[in-house]
Amino acid sequence: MAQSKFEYVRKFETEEKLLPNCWIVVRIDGRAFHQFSTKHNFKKPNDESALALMNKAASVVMNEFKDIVLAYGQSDEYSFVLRKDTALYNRRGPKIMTYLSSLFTSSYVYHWNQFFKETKLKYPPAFDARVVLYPSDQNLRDYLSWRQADCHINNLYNTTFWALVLKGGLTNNEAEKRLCGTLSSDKNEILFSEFNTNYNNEPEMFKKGTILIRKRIKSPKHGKARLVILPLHEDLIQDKFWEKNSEILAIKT
Ligand code: DGT
Ligand code: MG
Ligand code: MG
Ligand code: MG
Ligand code: MG
Repeated sequence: MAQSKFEYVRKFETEEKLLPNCWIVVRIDGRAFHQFSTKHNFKKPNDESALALMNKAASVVMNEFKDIVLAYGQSDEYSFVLRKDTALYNRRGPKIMTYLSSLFTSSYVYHWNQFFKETKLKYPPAFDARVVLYPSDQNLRDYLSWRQADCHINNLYNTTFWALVLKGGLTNNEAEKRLCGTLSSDKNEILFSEFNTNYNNEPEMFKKGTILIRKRIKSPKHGKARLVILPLHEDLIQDKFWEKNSEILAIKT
């Protein structure tokens, strides 16, 4: 077939293929969710419906893209881990990244009403995305540990901050000053002695975030084994998690 004289512009397009044999991580993060959470009256420091909606949107993505072996979410972010030998879209980075973030975003909007019965969605949210390659299993584990440690640090800070403001009557500024330079142990102590709160007893989803993995589960009805997406709120920093779920890092052939 004859080509138009415009065809040559195709040559300007570059293929951005991701290095083979590396774990592919796509992390999406809500745009200006500081504002979005305020406008939609998210509970402070943690809104269970908002987190459940994030988990729902991530499950939709995982259901659609079977090469995702694990997803980890906290706050307004989600990380998706694709098997290191995936051939999805010929490992074209931008293709993978944009599909994951746009499907996540449309699912977030699509399922909004299911999680927020009273609060109408006031404007369309957006999520950015980045793709990062990790060559070794240890690098991947350290990446996920980094995100979970971040979840813990932020949650301890936010839990103490909002206790000081909402229960202690401090202004935001006063609470910020009070917490400036404090260690984890100091925050635990403030919660315990001033607000009768043992941080250890806070909900696991708030402290650990959410890990989504695929597990074969026997259906009680039919006795048949089925692959389901299982949400976990566990410590993934310790070896124990990876020993218990050794199939995640194993290459399937
Ligand atoms: P960005 O990502 O640079 O566009 O800006 P932000 O504002 O999204 O900042 P980021 O992603 O560092 O922080 C997430 C914000 O979302 C943070 O201000 C707290 C808010 N947020 C996330 N989850 C909750 C929640 O469950 N409850 C409340 N009240 N706020 C939340
Ligand atoms: Mg954000
Ligand atoms: Mg940010
Ligand atoms: Mg964030
Ligand atoms: Mg097309």
